[in-house]
Amino acid sequence: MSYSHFPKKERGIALLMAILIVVLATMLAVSVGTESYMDQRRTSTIMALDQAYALGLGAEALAANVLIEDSKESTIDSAKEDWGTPINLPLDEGTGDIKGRLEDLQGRFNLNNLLKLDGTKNEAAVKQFERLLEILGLDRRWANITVDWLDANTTAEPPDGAEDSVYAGQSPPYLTANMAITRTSELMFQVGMTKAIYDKLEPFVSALPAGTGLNVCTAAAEVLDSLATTRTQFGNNTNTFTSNRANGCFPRLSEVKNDFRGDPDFDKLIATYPDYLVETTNYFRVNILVTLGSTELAMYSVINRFGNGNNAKVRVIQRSFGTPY
Ligand SMILES: [Ca+2]
Ligand SMILES: [Ca+2]
Repeated sequence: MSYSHFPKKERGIALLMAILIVVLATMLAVSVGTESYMDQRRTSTIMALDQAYALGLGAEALAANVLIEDSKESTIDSAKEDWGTPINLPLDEGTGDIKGRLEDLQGRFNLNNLLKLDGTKNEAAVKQFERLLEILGLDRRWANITVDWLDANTTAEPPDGAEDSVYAGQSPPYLTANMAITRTSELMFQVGMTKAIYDKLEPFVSALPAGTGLNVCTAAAEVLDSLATTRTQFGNNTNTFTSNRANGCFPRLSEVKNDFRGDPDFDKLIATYPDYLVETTNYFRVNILVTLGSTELAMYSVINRFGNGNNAKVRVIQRSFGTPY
């Protein structure tokens, strides 16, 4: 029986059904196709990330090896040495590249040094941090706020510290860490801290174990100037500073000590902690960026180097992905 033998009304319904079936079949086909495409994409992204991670670990091992070799050459660490040269390794057939840069974390002001090893406030270090904040155009009160964040007690440092009573009043309420920090981004929890303030401060601070020294060969001009009350000699002569640094360790430890001695705050800083200033570094961070096709992996590893000369060893003590802190 041909289609034309159906009554006109039934022919309409049959046509509608046929169209509906075609629509449903198309929707099903598209859905299956999309899912399978998404599955493929997800799998290839996971595989690329795995591969990028393995390459990142390779770059980290390379950086660790550079540091081991470096310790055999001299006890002075300046960015003029091999470790200070960034690497850029192209991958086979233009599939991507690995970029890596070692950074001396002991060239920054260590926030955990705001307390002495016995957990009490290191007045001289607090004064140094206050000066650093001032040099950077930031409020000095962040020094006492950070002391309270670190110290074990819940008594706010006069006049502008902040302890649990302040943080408990926030929404949502929380408490101070009351212990040493392992990442500088903890500052972002401090009441009143903004991203703009943090971004200004971050390049100059670190969160290393309390008692870790400051390497004068790699410290920023701002950090060096903060060592004594009235010093601006490095920050005010950035061109001279940069050209002197290009030749190796500058300033030398003996120069800083001779030059700054007599400044009451500097003398107190050294009296509190005689080994505060150093020329050798034990904590580096390697910043790695692996590009593999359209996949990018940013990896940041803190490397602790210990032991001297031929006996030097390294260990990775922290890894972050996507952001260095
Ligand atoms: Ca506290
Ligand atoms: Ca306190």
